[in-house]
Amino acid sequence: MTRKLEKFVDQLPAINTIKPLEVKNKRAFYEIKMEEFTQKLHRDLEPTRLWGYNRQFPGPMFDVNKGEPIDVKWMNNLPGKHLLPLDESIIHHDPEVRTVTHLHGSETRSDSDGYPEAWFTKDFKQVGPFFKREIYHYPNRQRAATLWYHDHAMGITRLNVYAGLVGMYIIRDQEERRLKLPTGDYEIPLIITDRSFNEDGSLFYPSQPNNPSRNLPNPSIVPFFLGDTILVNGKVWPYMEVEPKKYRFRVLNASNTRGYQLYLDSGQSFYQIGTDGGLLPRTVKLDKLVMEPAERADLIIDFSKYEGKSIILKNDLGSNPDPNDETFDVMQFRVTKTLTKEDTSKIPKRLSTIPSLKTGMVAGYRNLKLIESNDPLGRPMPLLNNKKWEDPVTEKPRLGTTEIWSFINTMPFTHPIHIHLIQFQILDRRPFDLDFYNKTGQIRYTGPARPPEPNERGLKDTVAAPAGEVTRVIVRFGPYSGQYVWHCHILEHEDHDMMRPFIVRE
Ligand SMILES: [Cu+2]
Repeated sequence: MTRKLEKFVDQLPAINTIKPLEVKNKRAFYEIKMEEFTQKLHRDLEPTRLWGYNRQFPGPMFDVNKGEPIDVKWMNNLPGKHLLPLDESIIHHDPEVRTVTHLHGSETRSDSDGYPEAWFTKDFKQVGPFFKREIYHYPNRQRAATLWYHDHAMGITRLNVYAGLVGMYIIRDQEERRLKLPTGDYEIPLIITDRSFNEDGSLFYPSQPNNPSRNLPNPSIVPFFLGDTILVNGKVWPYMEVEPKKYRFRVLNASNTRGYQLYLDSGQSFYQIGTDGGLLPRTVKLDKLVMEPAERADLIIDFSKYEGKSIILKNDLGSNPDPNDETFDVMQFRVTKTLTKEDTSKIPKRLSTIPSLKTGMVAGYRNLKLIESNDPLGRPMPLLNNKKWEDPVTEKPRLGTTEIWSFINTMPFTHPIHIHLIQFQILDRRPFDLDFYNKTGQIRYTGPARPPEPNERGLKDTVAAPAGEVTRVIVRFGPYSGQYVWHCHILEHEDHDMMRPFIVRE
Protein backbone atom coordinates (compact mmCIF):
# COMPACT_ATOMS: atom_id res chain seq x y z
CA MET A 1 0.00 0.00 0.00
CA THR A 2 2.62 2.46 1.11
CA ARG A 3 5.07 3.58 -1.57
CA LYS A 4 8.72 2.85 -0.84
CA LEU A 5 9.97 5.05 1.95
CA GLU A 6 13.68 5.37 2.52
CA LYS A 7 14.78 3.96 5.84
CA PHE A 8 16.76 5.65 8.58
CA VAL A 9 16.43 9.21 7.28
CA ASP A 10 14.56 10.65 10.26
CA GLN A 11 15.84 10.95 13.78
CA LEU A 12 14.05 9.04 16.53
CA PRO A 13 11.77 11.59 18.22
CA ALA A 14 12.25 12.12 21.93
CA ILE A 15 9.04 11.75 23.89
CA ASN A 16 8.36 14.61 26.25
CA THR A 17 7.20 14.12 29.82
CA ILE A 18 3.89 15.66 30.77
CA LYS A 19 3.82 18.21 33.60
CA PRO A 20 0.91 18.48 36.00
CA LEU A 21 -1.45 21.43 35.63
CA GLU A 22 -1.36 21.88 39.39
CA VAL A 23 -0.34 20.09 42.58
CA LYS A 24 -2.83 20.32 45.45
CA ASN A 25 -2.34 18.58 48.79
CA LYS A 26 0.60 16.73 47.25
CA ARG A 27 -1.63 15.30 44.55
CA ALA A 28 -0.75 16.15 40.97
CA PHE A 29 -3.56 16.95 38.56
CA TYR A 30 -3.11 16.55 34.82
CA GLU A 31 -5.25 17.42 31.85
CA ILE A 32 -4.98 15.68 28.51
CA LYS A 33 -6.87 16.61 25.41
CA MET A 34 -7.50 14.18 22.60
CA GLU A 35 -7.36 16.16 19.40
CA GLU A 36 -7.01 15.83 15.65
CA PHE A 37 -3.79 17.22 14.20
CA THR A 38 -1.22 16.49 11.53
CA GLN A 39 2.29 15.22 12.12
CA LYS A 40 5.19 14.49 9.81
CA LEU A 41 5.92 10.78 10.11
CA HIS A 42 8.64 10.52 7.46
CA ARG A 43 10.80 12.95 5.46
CA ASP A 44 9.06 12.01 2.21
CA LEU A 45 5.50 11.68 3.48
CA GLU A 46 3.03 14.53 3.54
CA PRO A 47 1.94 15.31 7.11
CA THR A 48 -0.47 12.65 8.34
CA ARG A 49 -3.82 13.42 9.93
CA LEU A 50 -3.86 11.73 13.32
CA TRP A 51 -5.65 11.62 16.63
CA GLY A 52 -3.46 11.99 19.65
CA TYR A 53 -3.17 12.96 23.27
CA ASN A 54 -2.12 16.63 23.49
CA ARG A 55 -1.58 16.70 19.72
CA GLN A 56 1.20 14.14 19.75
CA PHE A 57 1.66 10.62 18.45
CA PRO A 58 2.63 8.91 20.68
CA GLY A 59 1.19 11.00 23.50
CA PRO A 60 3.30 12.61 26.24
CA MET A 61 4.88 10.30 28.79
CA PHE A 62 3.83 10.17 32.42
CA ASP A 63 6.77 9.80 34.80
CA VAL A 64 5.54 9.25 38.35
CA ASN A 65 6.77 7.84 41.64
CA LYS A 66 5.32 4.89 43.48
CA GLY A 67 3.18 6.10 46.37
CA GLU A 68 2.27 9.37 44.69
CA PRO A 69 -1.27 9.13 43.36
CA ILE A 70 -2.33 11.37 40.49
CA ASP A 71 -5.56 12.57 38.90
CA VAL A 72 -6.03 12.90 35.16
CA LYS A 73 -8.83 14.54 33.25
CA TRP A 74 -8.97 12.89 29.83
CA MET A 75 -10.83 15.17 27.45
CA ASN A 76 -12.27 14.31 24.09
CA ASN A 77 -11.78 17.30 21.77
CA LEU A 78 -11.97 15.22 18.62
CA PRO A 79 -14.14 16.09 15.61
CA GLY A 80 -17.58 14.52 15.34
CA LYS A 81 -16.70 12.25 12.43
CA HIS A 82 -14.34 9.31 12.71
CA LEU A 83 -11.05 9.31 10.82
CA LEU A 84 -11.28 5.64 9.86
CA PRO A 85 -13.91 3.25 8.43
CA LEU A 86 -16.59 2.31 10.99
CA ASP A 87 -18.28 -1.06 10.69
CA GLU A 88 -22.00 -0.72 11.50
CA SER A 89 -22.46 -4.48 11.55
CA ILE A 90 -20.53 -5.05 14.79
CA ILE A 91 -21.82 -2.07 16.76
CA HIS A 92 -24.06 0.91 16.10
CA HIS A 93 -21.96 4.06 16.02
CA ASP A 94 -24.09 6.67 17.72
CA PRO A 95 -22.19 8.79 18.55
CA GLU A 96 -19.38 8.02 16.08
CA VAL A 97 -16.50 9.39 18.07
CA ARG A 98 -16.30 7.84 21.53
CA THR A 99 -13.23 7.60 23.69
CA VAL A 100 -12.20 6.17 27.04
CA THR A 101 -8.65 5.79 28.28
CA HIS A 102 -7.27 2.63 29.86
CA LEU A 103 -3.99 2.68 31.78
CA HIS A 104 -2.71 -0.72 30.77
CA GLY A 105 -1.07 -2.68 33.59
CA SER A 106 -2.21 -0.42 36.40
CA GLU A 107 -3.92 -1.43 39.59
CA THR A 108 -6.76 1.05 39.49
CA ARG A 109 -10.36 1.17 40.77
CA SER A 110 -12.90 0.12 38.18
CA ASP A 111 -14.39 3.62 37.81
CA SER A 112 -10.97 4.86 36.57
CA ASP A 113 -9.99 1.80 34.57
CA GLY A 114 -11.45 2.84 31.25
CA TYR A 115 -14.22 0.28 30.95
CA PRO A 116 -15.09 0.02 27.23
CA GLU A 117 -18.67 1.15 27.86
CA ALA A 118 -17.54 4.07 30.04
CA TRP A 119 -16.83 6.08 26.89
CA PHE A 120 -17.55 9.77 26.50
CA THR A 121 -17.78 12.35 23.74
CA LYS A 122 -16.65 15.96 23.45
CA ASP A 123 -17.33 17.90 26.67
CA PHE A 124 -18.84 14.69 28.11
CA LYS A 125 -22.09 15.58 26.29
CA GLN A 126 -22.82 11.91 25.70
CA VAL A 127 -21.48 9.05 27.79
CA GLY A 128 -21.67 5.27 27.73
CA PRO A 129 -23.76 3.23 30.19
CA PHE A 130 -20.78 2.51 32.45
CA PHE A 131 -19.48 6.09 32.58
CA LYS A 132 -18.82 7.08 36.22
CA ARG A 133 -16.44 10.03 36.39
CA GLU A 134 -14.68 12.68 34.35
CA ILE A 135 -11.44 12.69 36.33
CA TYR A 136 -9.57 9.42 36.61
CA HIS A 137 -7.57 8.56 39.69
CA TYR A 138 -4.37 6.49 39.53
CA PRO A 139 -3.10 5.27 42.93
CA ASN A 140 0.43 4.32 41.72
CA ARG A 141 0.76 1.89 44.59
CA GLN A 142 2.30 -0.90 42.54
CA ARG A 143 6.03 -1.45 42.01
CA ALA A 144 8.02 0.46 39.42
CA ALA A 145 6.90 -0.55 35.94
CA THR A 146 6.52 0.49 32.32
CA LEU A 147 2.79 0.94 31.76
CA TRP A 148 1.02 2.52 28.83
CA TYR A 149 -2.25 4.26 28.19
CA HIS A 150 -4.44 3.88 25.17
CA ASP A 151 -8.01 4.18 24.04
CA HIS A 152 -10.40 1.33 24.86
CA ALA A 153 -13.81 2.47 23.53
CA MET A 154 -16.29 -0.28 22.76
CA GLY A 155 -16.14 -1.61 19.21
CA ILE A 156 -13.66 1.00 17.93
CA THR A 157 -10.53 0.44 20.01
CA ARG A 158 -8.63 -0.79 16.93
CA LEU A 159 -9.46 2.42 15.06
CA ASN A 160 -8.88 4.86 17.91
CA VAL A 161 -5.51 3.32 18.73
CA TYR A 162 -4.53 3.13 15.07
CA ALA A 163 -5.43 6.82 14.70
CA GLY A 164 -2.76 7.50 17.35
CA LEU A 165 -4.27 7.32 20.83
CA VAL A 166 -1.34 5.69 22.68
CA GLY A 167 1.23 6.83 25.22
CA MET A 168 3.65 5.55 27.88
CA TYR A 169 3.37 5.76 31.67
CA ILE A 170 6.34 5.03 33.89
CA ILE A 171 6.21 4.37 37.63
CA ARG A 172 9.53 4.59 39.52
CA ASP A 173 10.54 3.42 42.99
CA GLN A 174 13.50 3.23 45.37
CA GLU A 175 14.25 -0.42 44.68
CA GLU A 176 14.87 0.38 41.05
CA ARG A 177 16.86 3.56 41.74
CA ARG A 178 19.34 1.61 43.85
CA LEU A 179 20.30 -0.50 40.83
CA LYS A 180 22.20 2.33 39.08
CA LEU A 181 20.65 1.55 35.72
CA PRO A 182 21.32 3.88 32.78
CA THR A 183 19.21 6.99 33.33
CA GLY A 184 18.48 10.51 32.06
CA ASP A 185 19.58 10.87 28.43
CA TYR A 186 20.43 7.16 28.42
CA GLU A 187 16.94 5.91 29.25
CA ILE A 188 14.77 5.96 26.15
CA PRO A 189 11.18 4.88 25.48
CA LEU A 190 10.69 3.00 22.20
CA ILE A 191 7.05 2.69 21.17
CA ILE A 192 6.81 0.37 18.18
CA THR A 193 3.80 0.45 15.86
CA ASP A 194 3.02 -0.62 12.30
CA ARG A 195 1.01 1.49 9.89
CA SER A 196 0.23 1.70 6.18
CA PHE A 197 -0.18 4.92 4.25
CA ASN A 198 -2.04 6.20 1.23
CA GLU A 199 -0.18 8.15 -1.48
CA ASP A 200 -1.20 11.47 0.10
CA GLY A 201 0.33 10.52 3.43
CA SER A 202 -2.95 9.71 5.15
CA LEU A 203 -3.30 6.59 7.26
CA PHE A 204 -4.50 3.54 5.39
CA TYR A 205 -6.73 1.15 7.30
CA PRO A 206 -8.66 -1.46 5.31
CA SER A 207 -12.42 -0.95 5.04
CA GLN A 208 -12.93 -4.64 4.18
CA PRO A 209 -10.97 -7.88 4.37
CA ASN A 210 -8.94 -8.85 1.30
CA ASN A 211 -10.99 -10.99 -1.09
CA PRO A 212 -14.11 -11.25 1.07
CA SER A 213 -15.69 -14.64 0.42
CA ARG A 214 -19.23 -13.29 0.44
CA ASN A 215 -21.06 -10.00 0.27
CA LEU A 216 -19.91 -8.09 3.28
CA PRO A 217 -20.99 -4.63 4.26
CA ASN A 218 -18.56 -1.84 3.52
CA PRO A 219 -16.95 -1.00 5.88
CA SER A 220 -16.50 -4.45 7.40
CA ILE A 221 -14.12 -5.32 10.22
CA VAL A 222 -10.94 -7.15 9.20
CA PRO A 223 -9.81 -10.26 11.14
CA PHE A 224 -6.34 -8.79 11.69
CA PHE A 225 -4.23 -5.88 10.47
CA LEU A 226 -0.55 -5.83 9.53
CA GLY A 227 0.86 -2.49 8.39
CA ASP A 228 3.69 -2.52 5.85
CA THR A 229 5.72 0.20 7.60
CA ILE A 230 7.27 0.25 11.07
CA LEU A 231 7.30 3.39 13.19
CA VAL A 232 9.14 3.99 16.44
CA ASN A 233 7.98 6.93 18.58
CA GLY A 234 5.91 8.12 15.66
CA LYS A 235 8.62 8.12 12.94
CA VAL A 236 8.93 5.67 10.09
CA TRP A 237 12.12 3.56 10.46
CA PRO A 238 14.02 6.20 12.42
CA TYR A 239 17.66 6.30 13.41
CA MET A 240 19.11 7.27 16.75
CA GLU A 241 22.63 8.54 17.41
CA VAL A 242 24.08 7.05 20.57
CA GLU A 243 27.27 7.19 22.59
CA PRO A 244 29.45 4.09 22.98
CA LYS A 245 27.93 3.13 26.32
CA LYS A 246 24.95 1.38 27.91
CA TYR A 247 21.41 2.56 27.26
CA ARG A 248 18.16 1.51 28.85
CA PHE A 249 15.25 1.13 26.41
CA ARG A 250 11.63 0.87 27.55
CA VAL A 251 10.15 -1.01 24.62
CA LEU A 252 6.40 -1.23 24.01
CA ASN A 253 4.66 -3.05 21.21
CA ALA A 254 1.67 -0.78 20.57
CA SER A 255 0.73 -2.38 17.23
CA ASN A 256 -2.82 -3.59 16.56
CA THR A 257 -1.98 -7.18 15.53
CA ARG A 258 1.72 -7.42 14.77
CA GLY A 259 4.08 -9.39 16.98
CA TYR A 260 7.84 -8.87 16.67
CA GLN A 261 10.91 -10.93 17.20
CA LEU A 262 13.60 -8.33 17.78
CA TYR A 263 17.35 -8.74 17.39
CA LEU A 264 20.39 -6.62 16.52
CA ASP A 265 22.12 -7.14 13.18
CA SER A 266 25.50 -6.66 14.85
CA GLY A 267 24.94 -10.09 16.36
CA GLN A 268 25.36 -8.69 19.85
CA SER A 269 23.28 -9.85 22.80
CA PHE A 270 21.23 -7.49 24.92
CA TYR A 271 19.83 -7.68 28.40
CA GLN A 272 16.24 -7.73 29.60
CA ILE A 273 15.75 -6.36 33.10
CA GLY A 274 12.00 -5.85 33.23
CA THR A 275 8.72 -6.93 31.76
CA ASP A 276 5.08 -5.72 31.89
CA GLY A 277 4.79 -5.34 35.66
CA GLY A 278 8.33 -4.19 36.47
CA LEU A 279 11.76 -5.64 37.17
CA LEU A 280 12.54 -9.30 36.58
CA PRO A 281 14.13 -11.26 39.44
CA ARG A 282 17.36 -11.58 37.43
CA THR A 283 18.77 -10.02 34.29
CA VAL A 284 18.25 -12.19 31.22
CA LYS A 285 20.77 -12.16 28.36
CA LEU A 286 19.01 -12.42 25.00
CA ASP A 287 19.82 -12.68 21.31
CA LYS A 288 16.18 -12.40 20.29
CA LEU A 289 13.10 -11.06 21.98
CA VAL A 290 9.51 -11.84 21.08
CA MET A 291 6.97 -9.11 21.79
CA GLU A 292 3.28 -9.63 21.22
CA PRO A 293 0.92 -6.62 21.12
CA ALA A 294 0.78 -4.73 24.47
CA GLU A 295 3.86 -6.43 25.93
CA ARG A 296 6.67 -4.30 27.37
CA ALA A 297 10.35 -5.10 27.67
CA ASP A 298 12.83 -3.12 29.72
CA LEU A 299 16.16 -3.62 27.94
CA ILE A 300 19.79 -2.63 28.28
CA ILE A 301 21.90 -2.47 25.13
CA ASP A 302 25.62 -1.90 25.51
CA PHE A 303 27.08 0.03 22.56
CA SER A 304 30.55 0.45 24.13
CA LYS A 305 32.29 -1.94 21.72
CA TYR A 306 30.62 -0.55 18.60
CA GLU A 307 32.05 2.93 18.25
CA GLY A 308 31.49 4.28 14.71
CA LYS A 309 29.21 1.40 13.76
CA SER A 310 25.58 1.37 12.64
CA ILE A 311 23.37 -1.30 14.12
CA ILE A 312 19.89 -2.16 12.88
CA LEU A 313 17.19 -3.34 15.22
CA LYS A 314 15.60 -6.10 13.15
CA ASN A 315 12.40 -8.11 13.25
CA ASP A 316 12.07 -11.61 11.86
CA LEU A 317 8.46 -12.36 12.66
CA GLY A 318 5.31 -12.10 10.58
CA SER A 319 6.17 -10.16 7.44
CA ASN A 320 3.18 -10.06 5.11
CA PRO A 321 2.93 -11.01 1.43
CA ASP A 322 2.79 -7.40 0.22
CA PRO A 323 5.96 -6.77 -1.83
CA ASN A 324 6.25 -3.36 -0.19
CA ASP A 325 6.43 -5.03 3.19
CA GLU A 326 9.78 -4.09 4.68
CA THR A 327 8.86 -4.87 8.25
CA PHE A 328 12.03 -6.86 8.85
CA ASP A 329 13.64 -3.55 9.87
CA VAL A 330 12.57 -1.54 12.91
CA MET A 331 15.14 1.21 13.47
CA GLN A 332 18.85 2.00 13.39
CA PHE A 333 21.35 2.92 16.08
CA ARG A 334 24.41 4.93 15.02
CA VAL A 335 27.20 4.82 17.55
CA THR A 336 28.53 8.17 16.38
CA LYS A 337 28.29 10.39 19.44
CA THR A 338 31.39 10.90 21.54
CA LEU A 339 31.37 9.56 25.05
CA THR A 340 30.56 12.55 27.24
CA LYS A 341 31.63 10.91 30.45
CA GLU A 342 32.59 7.54 31.79
CA ASP A 343 29.75 5.02 31.87
CA THR A 344 29.15 4.15 35.53
CA SER A 345 25.78 2.50 34.97
CA LYS A 346 25.41 -1.17 35.81
CA ILE A 347 23.81 -4.31 34.48
CA PRO A 348 23.11 -6.00 37.80
CA LYS A 349 22.66 -9.78 37.84
CA ARG A 350 20.04 -9.77 40.59
CA LEU A 351 17.31 -7.21 40.21
CA SER A 352 14.34 -7.83 42.44
CA THR A 353 12.41 -10.28 44.57
CA ILE A 354 9.02 -11.35 43.37
CA PRO A 355 7.09 -13.39 45.95
CA SER A 356 5.62 -16.44 44.25
CA LEU A 357 1.83 -16.73 44.23
CA LYS A 358 2.22 -20.51 44.01
CA THR A 359 2.91 -20.90 47.71
CA GLY A 360 -0.55 -19.63 48.75
CA MET A 361 -3.98 -21.21 48.62
CA VAL A 362 -5.71 -21.41 45.24
CA ALA A 363 -9.41 -20.60 45.50
CA GLY A 364 -10.44 -21.42 41.95
CA TYR A 365 -9.42 -22.88 38.62
CA ARG A 366 -10.90 -21.75 35.31
CA ASN A 367 -10.52 -23.40 31.93
CA LEU A 368 -10.92 -20.68 29.34
CA LYS A 369 -10.98 -21.76 25.71
CA LEU A 370 -9.92 -19.49 22.90
CA ILE A 371 -12.20 -20.71 20.14
CA GLU A 372 -12.69 -19.75 16.50
CA SER A 373 -16.28 -19.12 15.51
CA ASN A 374 -18.13 -17.15 12.86
CA ASP A 375 -20.40 -14.16 13.18
CA PRO A 376 -23.79 -14.03 11.42
CA LEU A 377 -22.11 -12.59 8.31
CA GLY A 378 -19.74 -15.55 8.14
CA ARG A 379 -16.69 -13.57 9.23
CA PRO A 380 -14.18 -15.22 11.55
CA MET A 381 -14.90 -14.26 15.15
CA PRO A 382 -12.58 -15.75 17.78
CA LEU A 383 -14.29 -15.94 21.18
CA LEU A 384 -13.35 -16.50 24.80
CA ASN A 385 -15.07 -19.63 26.11
CA ASN A 386 -17.58 -19.33 23.26
CA LYS A 387 -19.16 -16.29 24.92
CA LYS A 388 -19.84 -12.95 23.35
CA TRP A 389 -19.29 -9.60 25.07
CA GLU A 390 -23.03 -9.22 25.76
CA ASP A 391 -23.37 -12.59 27.52
CA PRO A 392 -23.77 -12.50 31.32
CA VAL A 393 -20.58 -12.24 33.37
CA THR A 394 -19.18 -15.71 34.08
CA GLU A 395 -15.83 -14.93 35.77
CA LYS A 396 -16.44 -13.64 39.30
CA PRO A 397 -13.38 -14.19 41.49
CA ARG A 398 -13.59 -13.04 45.11
CA LEU A 399 -11.50 -10.05 46.21
CA GLY A 400 -8.17 -11.08 47.70
CA THR A 401 -8.29 -14.68 46.49
CA THR A 402 -5.93 -16.43 44.11
CA GLU A 403 -7.02 -18.32 41.01
CA ILE A 404 -5.35 -20.24 38.21
CA TRP A 405 -6.64 -19.40 34.74
CA SER A 406 -5.85 -21.80 31.90
CA PHE A 407 -6.03 -20.30 28.40
CA ILE A 408 -6.66 -23.20 26.03
CA ASN A 409 -5.83 -21.93 22.55
CA THR A 410 -7.59 -24.11 19.98
CA MET A 411 -6.75 -21.77 17.10
CA PRO A 412 -3.72 -21.97 14.80
CA PHE A 413 -2.11 -18.72 15.97
CA THR A 414 -0.97 -16.94 19.14
CA HIS A 415 -3.33 -14.65 21.04
CA PRO A 416 -1.90 -12.18 23.58
CA ILE A 417 -4.31 -12.33 26.54
CA HIS A 418 -4.57 -9.33 28.85
CA ILE A 419 -6.34 -9.12 32.22
CA HIS A 420 -7.12 -5.70 33.66
CA LEU A 421 -6.52 -4.63 37.30
CA ILE A 422 -3.86 -7.18 38.20
CA GLN A 423 -0.34 -8.36 37.43
CA PHE A 424 -0.17 -12.14 37.19
CA GLN A 425 2.56 -14.77 37.09
CA ILE A 426 2.89 -17.30 34.28
CA LEU A 427 2.91 -20.90 35.53
CA ASP A 428 3.53 -22.92 32.39
CA ARG A 429 2.55 -23.80 28.84
CA ARG A 430 1.68 -27.29 27.69
CA PRO A 431 1.12 -28.48 24.10
CA PHE A 432 -1.90 -30.57 23.12
CA ASP A 433 -3.00 -32.35 19.96
CA LEU A 434 -4.93 -29.71 18.01
CA ASP A 435 -6.18 -32.12 15.30
CA PHE A 436 -7.46 -34.51 17.95
CA TYR A 437 -9.09 -31.60 19.75
CA ASN A 438 -10.79 -30.42 16.55
CA LYS A 439 -12.20 -33.94 15.96
CA THR A 440 -13.24 -34.80 19.50
CA GLY A 441 -13.24 -31.61 21.58
CA GLN A 442 -10.88 -33.38 24.00
CA ILE A 443 -7.50 -32.17 25.24
CA ARG A 444 -4.76 -34.76 24.73
CA TYR A 445 -1.38 -33.44 25.85
CA THR A 446 1.54 -34.13 23.55
CA GLY A 447 4.35 -33.07 25.85
CA PRO A 448 5.26 -31.88 29.31
CA ALA A 449 4.41 -28.45 30.68
CA ARG A 450 7.15 -25.86 30.01
CA PRO A 451 7.95 -23.24 32.60
CA PRO A 452 7.76 -19.60 31.43
CA GLU A 453 10.77 -18.24 29.55
CA PRO A 454 13.37 -16.61 31.83
CA ASN A 455 12.28 -13.16 30.60
CA GLU A 456 8.67 -13.93 31.56
CA ARG A 457 9.43 -14.68 35.20
CA GLY A 458 8.35 -11.30 36.47
CA LEU A 459 4.91 -9.80 36.81
CA LYS A 460 2.90 -9.85 33.60
CA ASP A 461 -0.43 -8.43 32.51
CA THR A 462 -0.36 -9.77 28.96
CA VAL A 463 0.63 -13.32 28.07
CA ALA A 464 1.25 -14.96 24.72
CA ALA A 465 -1.09 -17.95 24.50
CA PRO A 466 0.39 -19.97 21.62
CA ALA A 467 -1.60 -22.16 19.23
CA GLY A 468 -2.38 -25.66 20.48
CA GLU A 469 -1.15 -24.98 24.00
CA VAL A 470 -2.64 -24.53 27.43
CA THR A 471 -1.12 -21.41 29.00
CA ARG A 472 -1.64 -21.17 32.75
CA VAL A 473 -1.38 -18.00 34.82
CA ILE A 474 -1.83 -17.51 38.55
CA VAL A 475 -3.66 -14.37 39.62
CA ARG A 476 -4.40 -12.72 42.92
CA PHE A 477 -7.53 -10.58 42.44
CA GLY A 478 -7.25 -7.20 44.09
CA PRO A 479 -6.62 -4.71 45.53
CA TYR A 480 -10.05 -3.49 44.35
CA SER A 481 -13.40 -5.09 43.68
CA GLY A 482 -15.56 -4.11 40.73
CA GLN A 483 -16.17 -4.84 37.07
CA TYR A 484 -13.23 -5.06 34.69
CA VAL A 485 -12.39 -6.76 31.40
CA TRP A 486 -10.04 -9.39 30.05
CA HIS A 487 -9.44 -9.81 26.35
CA CYS A 488 -7.19 -10.65 23.47
CA HIS A 489 -4.89 -7.69 22.76
CA ILE A 490 -5.03 -8.16 19.02
CA LEU A 491 -7.28 -5.12 18.66
CA GLU A 492 -9.20 -6.52 15.69
CA HIS A 493 -10.10 -9.51 17.89
CA GLU A 494 -10.90 -7.44 20.96
CA ASP A 495 -13.34 -5.28 18.96
CA HIS A 496 -15.06 -8.33 17.53
CA ASP A 497 -16.05 -10.00 20.78
CA MET A 498 -12.78 -11.55 21.96
CA MET A 499 -13.30 -9.59 25.16
CA ARG A 500 -15.23 -10.43 28.32
CA PRO A 501 -16.18 -8.62 31.50
CA PHE A 502 -15.20 -10.06 34.87
CA ILE A 503 -16.26 -9.03 38.35
CA VAL A 504 -14.08 -9.04 41.44
CA ARG A 505 -16.65 -9.74 44.20
CA GLU A 506 -16.41 -8.28 47.70
CU1 LIG B 1 -6.70 -12.77 19.48
